[in-house]
Amino acid sequence: MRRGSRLVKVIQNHIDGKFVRSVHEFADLNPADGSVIAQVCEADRDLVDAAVGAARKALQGEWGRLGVRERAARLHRVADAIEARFEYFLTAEVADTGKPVSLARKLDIPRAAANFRIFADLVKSAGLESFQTETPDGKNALNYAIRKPLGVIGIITPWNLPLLLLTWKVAPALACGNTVVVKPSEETPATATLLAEVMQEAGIPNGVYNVVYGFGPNSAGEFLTQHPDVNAVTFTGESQTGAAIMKTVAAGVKPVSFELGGKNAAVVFGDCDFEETINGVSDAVFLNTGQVCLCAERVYVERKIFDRFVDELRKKAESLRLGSPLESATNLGPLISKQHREKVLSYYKLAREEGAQVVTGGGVPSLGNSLDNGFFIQPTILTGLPESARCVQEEIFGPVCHVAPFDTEEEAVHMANDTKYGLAASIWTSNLKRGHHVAQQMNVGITWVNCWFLRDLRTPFGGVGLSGIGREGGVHSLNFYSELNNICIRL
Ligand code: NAD
Ligand code: 6OH
Repeated sequence: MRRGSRLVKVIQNHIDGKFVRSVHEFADLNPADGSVIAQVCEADRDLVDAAVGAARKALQGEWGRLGVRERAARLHRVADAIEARFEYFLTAEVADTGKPVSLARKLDIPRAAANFRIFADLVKSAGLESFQTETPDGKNALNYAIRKPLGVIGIITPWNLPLLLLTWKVAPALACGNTVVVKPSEETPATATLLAEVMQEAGIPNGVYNVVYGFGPNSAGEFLTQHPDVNAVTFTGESQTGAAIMKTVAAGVKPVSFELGGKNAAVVFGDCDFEETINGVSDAVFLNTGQVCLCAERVYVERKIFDRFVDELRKKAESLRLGSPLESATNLGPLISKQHREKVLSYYKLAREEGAQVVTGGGVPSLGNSLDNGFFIQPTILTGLPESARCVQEEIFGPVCHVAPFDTEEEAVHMANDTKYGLAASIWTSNLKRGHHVAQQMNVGITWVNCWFLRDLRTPFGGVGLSGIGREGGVHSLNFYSELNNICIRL
C-alpha cells in the first residue's frame, strides 16, 4: 500500500482462510530504531464475529471429522513448514521485537516448530483413565473417559516471545481438535500472519486458525473475550489484564487458562559453582532484555559471598553488548516500546527514591547512531532496598534485579516467598539435598535448581497467586483444551 512516497507493508487479519483488511490501521514499529515496519489492520467487532463464526463452522467441516492420527500428521507438517521458512520467521520476529537474532534463532523459532511436534506426538499417545467399578448387586461396571474438543478457543498473547507463546497455545488447541481465533499483541503482529500462510500450506482447513489484530479494551482483545460463541479463553500477559479478562469471561462461565506476570527469585547459596551461577543468574536477569515472565528480578545471595557476587554480576552486566539485533555479537536488544521504556525508567527512578544503591546502569545508553531512536535501556543492578520496597514487590519487566543478602536457609525461603506472585524460582547450590529441600518450599509453579528456563514441554507450566490460573504443558495442556466425557457402562 502506498503511504506518502513509501511502500508500507500491510498486515491483515486472517479469517476463514482469507486475508482481510479493515478500515482502521495502526503502525507496527521496530523497537531497535523506532522505524515503521508495517501498518496493521485492526479488527472491529464485526470482523471478530466473522472470525469466531468461521472457527465455529470449521468445527463442523473436514477438521471436525479428522481422526487424531491425521490431525497430528498435519501438525507435523506445520512444524515442517515453519522450519522450511525459518529465516522468514526469524527476520519478522527480530524486526518486531528487537531481540538479538542469535536469541531468536536458538529460542523463538525452533520452539514454535517444537510446540507443534510435541503436542502432535502427545495427543496420539496420551491415555485416559478407566476404572472397573463394583456395582451394589455384586456385578461390574466399566468407567472410561474420552476427550472431545472444547470448540472455539480464544487465544490472547503478549509481545515478549510472540511466536513461541502463540504456538504454545495454538498447537495443543489444534491437537485436541479445536479451532482457534488468536489475538496477538499489537506490538508484535508479524509472525502470527506468517503462521497463517504456513497453516494453509500444511493442509489445515480454512477457519481452523484465524487471526484478528488490535488492542485490548474496546478493541479486538475485548471483543474476542466477550464473544458468546467462544468456548474457552487462554491468555498470557500481565496479571491486571488477566483480572480484566476473567471478569469479562465470567459472564459466560467459560474455562480460562492464565499465564501471568512474575517477580521471580533466584536464591544463591555460598556453596554454589560460582562461575556457573554468575552466568546462570545473569541470563535469568537479562535475557531478552529482562522481558521474560520467568526472569529473576529478586536475587538473594548468602552473605559470605554477597560482595563478590554483586561485583561479578556487575562485571557481567557491564560486559553485555547492547546493539543492533542483527549483529551476532549483540547480547541485548531494546525494550519493546517507548511506553514500556518509560515504565521501566520510572522504576529506576523509584528505586533511587526508595533508597537503593545503583550498582550499575540505571539509565538510557547512548549508542551514537540510529539505534538511539530505539528503546534501549541499561542493564541495571540494585542493592540496599527493604523487602517492602515497591521495586522489590512489583514486576518491572526490564533488565534489572535487586540483590539482597541472607544468612540462613529459612530466611532465604521466607524472602523468596514474600510476594503476591508465584511463577518461577531458581536455586543455586552444589548441595543437591539442600536444592531439593529449598525447591520444595518455593510457592511457585516452576523451580529450577542450578539452571533457569530449561524447558521440557511435557512438564506442568504455570503459576500461583498473581502469576496465573491453571497449568499448561504436556498432558495439562491436553486437559485444558479438551472436554473429558466419562462413560459408565454396566456390564
Ligand atoms: P498485556 O497484558 O499488556 O497484553 C497481553 C495481551 O492482552 C495483548 O495481546 C493485549 O492486546 C491483550 N489485552 C490487553 N487488555 C485486554 C483486555 N482488556 N481484554 C482482552 N485482551 C487484552 O501484556 P504484555 O505487556 O503484552 O506482556 C508482558 C506481560 O506478560 C508481563 O507481565 C509478563 O510477565 C507476562 N507474561 C507471562 C507469561 C507466563 O507464561 N506466565 C509469559 C509471557 C509474558
Ligand atoms: C514468559 O515470558 C515465558 C514463557 C515461556 C513459556 O511459556 C514456555 O513454554 O517456555
